[in-house]
Amino acid sequence: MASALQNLSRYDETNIPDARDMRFGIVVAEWNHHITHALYEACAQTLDKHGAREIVTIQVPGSFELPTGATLLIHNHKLDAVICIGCVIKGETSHNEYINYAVANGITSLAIQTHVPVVFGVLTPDNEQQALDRAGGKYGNKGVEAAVTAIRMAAIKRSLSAPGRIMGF
Ligand code: RBF
Repeated sequence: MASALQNLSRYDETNIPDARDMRFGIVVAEWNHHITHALYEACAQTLDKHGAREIVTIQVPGSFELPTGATLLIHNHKLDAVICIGCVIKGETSHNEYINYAVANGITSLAIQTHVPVVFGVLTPDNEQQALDRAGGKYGNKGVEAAVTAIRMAAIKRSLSAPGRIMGF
């Protein structure tokens, strides 16, 4: 398993674009709030650390409402990227599959339609321990990775809209 090999939350801070002029939205699901709160804290701290100009946060009842929350944020604020944070724990029924697919599809469609990067910061664990391991536990904190992804996507969007600039490798 890739996540068993490395803590992906340890990233090269010097290799992240400057976020000083960027505005971010964060949508946090209240379900499994002890997990989503830990993800949110790490996400917001990472955005702050890289100088984010503004962070607008809203809470929604559950992960299923994340795409709607992100839509409302995008239509009411000028944002460079939005991060959706949730935790859908597998139960005895298949509710988790319906929620996860709906959220993934909703977020993808929203980003494509609005041209605003929307980041999938949703844990989809089999049990609570797997979630804790990824919310500040042995596999780091996926909130950090969601923030880094948002900054990088916002920077990519800006680099493409800046006249005369071509991204090189
Ligand atoms: N929302 C979550 O964010 N995480 C969950 O683990 C979760 N489990 C749910 C289990 C069931 C059986 C149901 C009906 C809902 C669950 N929800 C969960 C809430 C869901 O995302 C949404 O808020 C509600 O279905 C209302 O649209």
